[in-house]
Amino acid sequence: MTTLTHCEPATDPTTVLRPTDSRLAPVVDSVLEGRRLSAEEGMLLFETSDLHTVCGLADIVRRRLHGNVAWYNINRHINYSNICTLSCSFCAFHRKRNEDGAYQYSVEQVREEAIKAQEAGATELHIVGGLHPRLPFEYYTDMLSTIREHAPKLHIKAFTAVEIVHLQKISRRERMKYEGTLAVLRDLKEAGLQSLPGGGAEVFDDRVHAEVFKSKIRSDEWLDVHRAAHELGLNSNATMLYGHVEERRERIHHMELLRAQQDRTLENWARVQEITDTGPGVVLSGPDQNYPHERLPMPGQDGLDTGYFQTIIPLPFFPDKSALEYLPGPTGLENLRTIAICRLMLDNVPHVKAFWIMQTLDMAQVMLQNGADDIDGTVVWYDITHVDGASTHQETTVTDLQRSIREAGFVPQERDTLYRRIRRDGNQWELDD
Ligand code: V47
Repeated sequence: MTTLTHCEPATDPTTVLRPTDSRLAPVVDSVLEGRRLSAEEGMLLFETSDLHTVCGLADIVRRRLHGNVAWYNINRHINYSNICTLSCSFCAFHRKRNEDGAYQYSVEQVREEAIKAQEAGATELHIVGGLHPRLPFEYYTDMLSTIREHAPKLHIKAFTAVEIVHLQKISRRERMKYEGTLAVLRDLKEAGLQSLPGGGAEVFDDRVHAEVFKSKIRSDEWLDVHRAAHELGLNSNATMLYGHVEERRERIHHMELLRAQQDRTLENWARVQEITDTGPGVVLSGPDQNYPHERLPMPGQDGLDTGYFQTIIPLPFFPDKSALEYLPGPTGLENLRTIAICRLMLDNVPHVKAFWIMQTLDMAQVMLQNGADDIDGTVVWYDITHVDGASTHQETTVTDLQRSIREAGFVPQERDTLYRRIRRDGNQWELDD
């Protein structure tokens, strides 16, 4: 096997851009100069047959933000229960209480998993589950404080926005709207919650919402939960579930809503960092000269007393065993194009993750060369989707993650949940600063 040691691109990537679609010329200029792309330009990136230029532009931006580094982490997913009051048609994970295959973990089982994860050297627990009709609010706070007590080194990234709204209901703060969301998040933070994962965003569009996830929260509620989390200093991620009944225009709209919220969150930080004003919005993906101080926000930095969206994670729809099984799901090239366009449109979100469990490790390698800078982690148990015939046990080794990143031409760098560098010796690790 050839080992790549030289990870810089062989040539200046801007010189290899030769758009075959002349309509892309103004988009190329905007990206090179660091100007924000409009929704119409985003649509053009979806419609053009010149995928090569779309991907080339995404690679330029990705290298401006992260150079030749590609991130991975050592984590464990815990799906504490698949019992859910909702029955979203895209979801093959949910079960009713008495249905075959329904399960829920006790707090003790979660504690055992957390201890095992910490002993194995993981840095993060990613915890999500269905909207359980019976579990009380204390189950969730106990779960967090138990993990905190028995596995204090693990970062707890837990509960999608939909679960937070459910917890708001069961803790009887439903009527308090935004204040109620803040109150629930405060309790969870006090019990040990450190960040929110990006799940449950699906596609921010009322038509799609009515068609495939009617009883779930709408986009404004999802965005409000993340706004509240950010206000309390918690970072979060955002997903986009695509390739089912939504149209490409609706994907662009999803990106625009995330981008607008992130602008408001980073406004003060960008002012303190004296980021050159290149038009409306806080653009992080321009040429180096636009950033006299910091290009990327990090928790606690000057001008930043809130959390923010760290990562966008486009999730390709898996039809198998869902009520939408008759749909074909997106193709490899559509997945590649979507990740590249996320990189280009979401110019104020630092990271783009190619979640290897859903994209496959082979495609995640390609995506690293076309806009993505992160492939998530070692994972171990993943119940929400299963790539063709894979069992629930879906683990990859650190060696395989690193090899995949190197083969793609990048330097593998382990991170914690907040994208701080990790220095590791076997199962022992510390922050490298
Ligand atoms: O919320 C459900 C999606 C999400 C299907 O924040 C499906 O670091 C495809 O959010 N086909 C869970 N997707 C996964 C998730 C995630 C994953 C990795 C990292 C992070 C992070 C977040 O999966 C759900 C839902 O949007 N989903 N069913 C399906 N059939």
